[in-house]
Amino acid sequence: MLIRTKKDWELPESAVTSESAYRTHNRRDFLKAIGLGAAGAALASRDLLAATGGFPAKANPDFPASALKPTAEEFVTSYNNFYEFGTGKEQPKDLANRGWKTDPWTVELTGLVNKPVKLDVNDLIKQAGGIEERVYRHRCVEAWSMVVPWDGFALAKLVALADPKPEAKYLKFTSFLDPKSSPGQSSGNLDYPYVEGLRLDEATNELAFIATGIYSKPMPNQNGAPLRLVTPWKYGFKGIKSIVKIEFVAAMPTNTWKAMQSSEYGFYANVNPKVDHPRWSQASERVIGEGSTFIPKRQPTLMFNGYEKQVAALYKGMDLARNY
Ligand SMILES: Nc1nc2c(c(=O)[nH]1)N[C@H]1C(S)=C(S)[C@@H](COP(=O)(O)O)O[C@H]1N2
Ligand SMILES: [Mo]
Repeated sequence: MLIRTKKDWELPESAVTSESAYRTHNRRDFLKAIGLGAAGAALASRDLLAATGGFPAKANPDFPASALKPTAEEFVTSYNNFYEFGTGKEQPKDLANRGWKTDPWTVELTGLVNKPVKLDVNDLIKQAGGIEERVYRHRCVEAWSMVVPWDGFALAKLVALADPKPEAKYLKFTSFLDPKSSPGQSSGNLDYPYVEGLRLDEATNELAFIATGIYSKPMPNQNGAPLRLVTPWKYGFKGIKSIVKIEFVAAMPTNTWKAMQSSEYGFYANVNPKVDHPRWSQASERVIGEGSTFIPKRQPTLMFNGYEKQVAALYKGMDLARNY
């Protein structure tokens, strides 16, 4: 028998409905899609490791789907923020799937590291030891929220591969630049490429994750194929999509949204119900996929999005109203 201590962020099992339902369903669809029936299931996880980046992933019991109710998949893949493919929520699903190529994909680990490397994303996944599934809350600075089952690996593993030098204090992430495939880049709706950053100790926190898929399938283009950052205690804009470069640097990098409007978007972007956005309250959030159009479901915002036990120590002694 497997006995394990519950992590603090697990909610009562009473919050569960759909975990086994979506898992069974999607696994079946997935096997069908790749031409394997039930008999092929045993073969699948072994043989697919090389072919499809390790899917399907094994759930990490520390981040169980049973603790949170995942948002219905159709919402997660059709209500997106991805300005490279439009400023509307429904645009990315369409515009990111009109010939933008996310395979093959090269990622570069560079800067103040002992082991700089430029490699294919599938090799990176292998070197990171394969993928696992984690179910996290996902909270946008615009005050909407979801729960997403991500597949991928701990960012700490990638940091270990790069082997940072002592002078490295921050990670600077850069997204792709391809104005021919990206209507947002060709129209210049933001300064591109999209850039984000983390402090090194944030990057090695156990929650920080590089996602290569959702719902046990490779990452859809609109969600940031083939790999994106997930930092569930921070507002969604920190979760940079479609990463091509991770640079280890000495000074705090300037992230895209902070450069755009620093009075509204900071470097830290920690979810905080007590620090409002200058134009709206952060005390509560709209739950995507719940409630109705006329009466949307709202719930209170949680400090650090419910991950206070895991990350509060990172910000000890900091004024979070000033370091928003
Ligand atoms: N490259 C890039 N990454 C990005 C964005 C973007 O516009 N471009 N939007 C961010 C914002 S504001 C949010 S809320 C999340 C949305 O992720 P989702 O569409 O998978 O929910 O991605 C973030 N990552
Ligand atoms: Mo966002």
